[in-house]
Amino acid sequence: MKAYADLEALARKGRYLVLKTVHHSGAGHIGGPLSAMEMLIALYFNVLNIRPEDPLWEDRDRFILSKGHSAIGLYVVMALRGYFPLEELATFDKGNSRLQGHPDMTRLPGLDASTGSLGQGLSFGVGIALGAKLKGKTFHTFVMLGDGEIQEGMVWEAVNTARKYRLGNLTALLDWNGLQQYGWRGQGRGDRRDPWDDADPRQIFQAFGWRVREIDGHAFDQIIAACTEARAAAAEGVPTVIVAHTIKGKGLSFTEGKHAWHSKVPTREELEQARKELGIEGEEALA
Ligand SMILES: Cc1ncc(C[n+]2csc(CCOP(=O)(O)OP(=O)(O)O)c2C)c(N)n1
Repeated sequence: MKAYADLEALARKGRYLVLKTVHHSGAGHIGGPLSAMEMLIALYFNVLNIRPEDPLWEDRDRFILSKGHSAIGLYVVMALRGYFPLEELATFDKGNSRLQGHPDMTRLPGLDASTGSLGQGLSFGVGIALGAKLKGKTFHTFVMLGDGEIQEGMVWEAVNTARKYRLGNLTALLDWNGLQQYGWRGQGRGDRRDPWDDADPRQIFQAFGWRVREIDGHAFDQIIAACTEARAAAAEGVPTVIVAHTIKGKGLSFTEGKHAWHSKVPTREELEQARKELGIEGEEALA
């Protein structure tokens, strides 16, 4: 368990490592990983019951990054947590790397699902949580979704199934930054509006019988409290969704709230600016 000041320092370092890795690999996503950074740090350092030295430990909590395009954020946090050396981040998105552009569980032990095609992670999580229940296992399954992602119909089939099987051991974290690949939620592309543009996901989750909890997705205390409560209520058989209000590209003046940074590669100058804004010095700084 880390103190809040340590978690904040880890989040700053994590953000810098995301930019540095994407700069060096020449590809990757920035906005989504920065949006989810506090949630990933909180999960891996203060919430999940895991053993980085034994990544396939059967009774570990499971975490599924359903919005798999944020993979670099997950790898950075896993490296900081000790799953593999930080130097391995330099292989990100290369042909033979364990760190593919989207998570590949067949390559990196510790990844609980291969993701990237949006919409599938919650169904995967339902399968794991149902399996745990049938086997009498007490570990908890957490799934992170994006607000754009939940426009995929398969997500709602999973929401329905989770309630049907009373999977209180399943918690979804919804990274609600409102910014998708091409712009704001509800803005759409062109002149066609979609019913999703006006829908309130909180009401839909509620209608399916889920417990809905709203938090500031950048506040460590709120993230940890919401996850802890969800786990403690598992026996009630009600799945929980934590709707986390976040800012896409959070943490840097030039990326916050800018959809252009969904998947943009930072220049050397931008990386240097990030280093200054985040207060990074020493060996993590640009070589
Ligand atoms: C099925 C599918 N359709 C489209 C994409 C391309 N895509 C990758 S990320 C993204 C936007 C996701 O937005 P959101 O879920 O809000 O994630 P975040 O804003 O947190 O990055 C899209 C459309 C995909 N990966 N999978």
